[in-house]
Amino acid sequence: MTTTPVRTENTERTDLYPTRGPREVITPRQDPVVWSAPGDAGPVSPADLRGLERDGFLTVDELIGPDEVALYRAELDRLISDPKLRADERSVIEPKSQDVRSVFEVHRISELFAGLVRDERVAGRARQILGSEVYVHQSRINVKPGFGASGFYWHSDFETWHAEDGLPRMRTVSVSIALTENYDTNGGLMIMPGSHRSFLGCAGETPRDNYKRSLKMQDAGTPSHGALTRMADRHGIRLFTGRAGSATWFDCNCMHGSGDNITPYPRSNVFIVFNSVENAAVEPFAAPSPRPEFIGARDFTPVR
Ligand code: 6CS
Ligand code: FE
Repeated sequence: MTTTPVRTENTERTDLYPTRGPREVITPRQDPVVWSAPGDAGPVSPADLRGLERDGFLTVDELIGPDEVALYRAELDRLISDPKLRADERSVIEPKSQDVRSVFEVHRISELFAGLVRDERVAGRARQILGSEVYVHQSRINVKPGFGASGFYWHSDFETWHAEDGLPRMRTVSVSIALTENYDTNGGLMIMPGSHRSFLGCAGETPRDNYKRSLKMQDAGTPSHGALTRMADRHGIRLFTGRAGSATWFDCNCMHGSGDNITPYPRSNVFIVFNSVENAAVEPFAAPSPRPEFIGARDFTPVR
């Protein structure tokens, strides 16, 4: 097991997943994907758990019903048209169109989204996958309006959450719940199946206050073309489509991205990141300082 001692003040700690050094370095995954025992009860079937371990993702055709979708869509529309919130740093604005692109910390801003996070269909799955109590590391609504909303380039979320938010291990799972139809044309989520089993440590140090740029266009933590080509050749690329109300659960270390959306049809979703309370954030592993709490939570109170 290759580990890199990280010196902070006068203590030394082990960094299982070195990244943002002088060059790219690949480290085999040293954590399970599914942390619960096979027999542990929960909303996720054993077959789905095996799929998640193998591929790094699992899909649910209808996590929430049509009337719930309508409720959350209305809440999303309310949030993105609130001028106070638009001016808040938790809102990310599309560079070109000046539309709202994302609003962070929706589980704190909106009682409705807080309820969705607590819902057994959501938090129950996260607890079962992570084999422990869980807390929300990050939540956001992504509006991805039509007519030109930009996508997200290839990346591993864990690479950022490890480097900049200080999550020590891969015991974190995300769920993207579609609030509009995800066609194969309007900038859907793409994942390289199985890519979660290797950690790609990226080259290049983290600039100070990196989040001010990275939430619009990521730079630090971006894999090289060579690495992406080798991963795509080895794993392929899967595009996720689905009706509003469908959901994709994916491991924190999947290599994923999404394209621009130039169609007239928005691709809106609510994105919730659950972290195990056994994997609470510590000091960043490769950044001068931690990101603000609305992006990487420091309140580890379990979801109940
Ligand atoms: O940096 C982050 O935490 C966010 N950025 C992306 C592109 N995906 C994960 C997360 O929402
Ligand atoms: Fe991401």
